[in-house]
Amino acid sequence: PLFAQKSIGNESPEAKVKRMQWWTNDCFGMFIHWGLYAMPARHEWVKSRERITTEDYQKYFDHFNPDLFEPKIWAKKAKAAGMKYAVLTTKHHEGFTLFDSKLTDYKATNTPAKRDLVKEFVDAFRAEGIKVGFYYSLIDWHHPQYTVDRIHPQRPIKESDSAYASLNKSRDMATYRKYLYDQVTEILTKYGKIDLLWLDYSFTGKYGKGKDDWGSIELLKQIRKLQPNIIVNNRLDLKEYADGADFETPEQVKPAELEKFKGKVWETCQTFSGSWGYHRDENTWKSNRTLLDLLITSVGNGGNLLLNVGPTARGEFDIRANTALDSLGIWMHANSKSIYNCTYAPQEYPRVDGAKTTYNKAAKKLYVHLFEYPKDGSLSLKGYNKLVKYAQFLHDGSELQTDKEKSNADDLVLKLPARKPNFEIPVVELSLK
Ligand code: H79
Repeated sequence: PLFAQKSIGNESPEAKVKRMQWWTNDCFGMFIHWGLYAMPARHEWVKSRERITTEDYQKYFDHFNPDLFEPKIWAKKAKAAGMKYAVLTTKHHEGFTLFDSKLTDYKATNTPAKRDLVKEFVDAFRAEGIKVGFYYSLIDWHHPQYTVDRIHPQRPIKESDSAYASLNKSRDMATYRKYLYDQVTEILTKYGKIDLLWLDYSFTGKYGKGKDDWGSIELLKQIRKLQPNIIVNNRLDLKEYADGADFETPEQVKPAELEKFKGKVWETCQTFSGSWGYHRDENTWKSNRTLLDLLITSVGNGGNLLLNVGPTARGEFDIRANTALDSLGIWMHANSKSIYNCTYAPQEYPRVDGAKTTYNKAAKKLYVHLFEYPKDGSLSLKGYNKLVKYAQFLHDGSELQTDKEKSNADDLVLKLPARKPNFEIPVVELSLK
């Protein structure tokens, strides 16, 4: 073929589909961003944004004491919200590890927390039947050998080769590269089977970093060797390799822009309020409707949603996060059949005005999410008359009768109650012929 891509391993396409089956079916996961940055509580990038030195950042390490950390509670909340997998930041860009690494002193066990927070997370989420994933930052603003780049806290005020060169004279990226390799090895050997690895991230440009900095090929080989069934995201800068990633990761993309990922394998990660780490003062929380829209629109375009919670410095989900999760849970309790095992509908099923659809091929169901509830209770499904066997609300299984006067050979019109059911977005389940 003209565009033959290089490859790193030799997995067959069928084997890949099988390996990714659970993830493809589950559609909805919880991201958890937790680290020292929960303490300043003003964005997980605070160290870079405010150019904080490692010495000045030390106070967060010295005072990190999450006395309310109880991952069983996190796991129960994730499960109640309908999330089937969870991905925890084992280390974010700040370089602090939530796990008891042999390779650094900059770890949770050396803080007043004195606990391996990753181990407790794994045990608690496994116990709830939730799949377990690790986020691990390729970027590291604490490691003394990690070279200064354009997002490093100690980057030069005025970018120039000589300014970077003088800052990096005493830094050796090869040493960091080995640390990265060895630490990924640690997290993939010490905690049993790990279902997913979320590495973050490569960035282009003169003072960026990519596959040569990370040793991406060797790293990915090691990951696949240690955890043959693991699913790995796409941020190792291995685009030119057909098997350099398992899925794409559109970050904080608006629902309207998700359609362009249709046909790809992808997961969008999204925050409640903008930042990923706990942010005390952010006043930009998404509405429940927007969160539902992200979930439905992701699945309706063949993707997953990884929705983030940033626990507080004391180790709890804050009340705004809990309220949002509770609300998602109420909707999912009644409507999750339109999410799990679903994807976009084939072309023969036309768009429905004011609605977004998802499709379950094996069950032969089309789910119509009523973003706009028909005013007169008359739901017009143009082009559907020959396609549908039976119609009902999903949340209560109540029949939706055909309006025989308004329907015709092509179009199916359903009689809905004039009053919208008590869900932000009610779902009509169509059993297909
Ligand atoms: O871990 C989360 C983020 O911290 C990390 N990836 C997710 C999953 C990430 N966020 N943004 N980016 C990576 C890309 C960089 C965005 C930036 Fe900025 C814009 C860096 C500097 C300007 C956003 C705004 C972050 C700091 C200020």
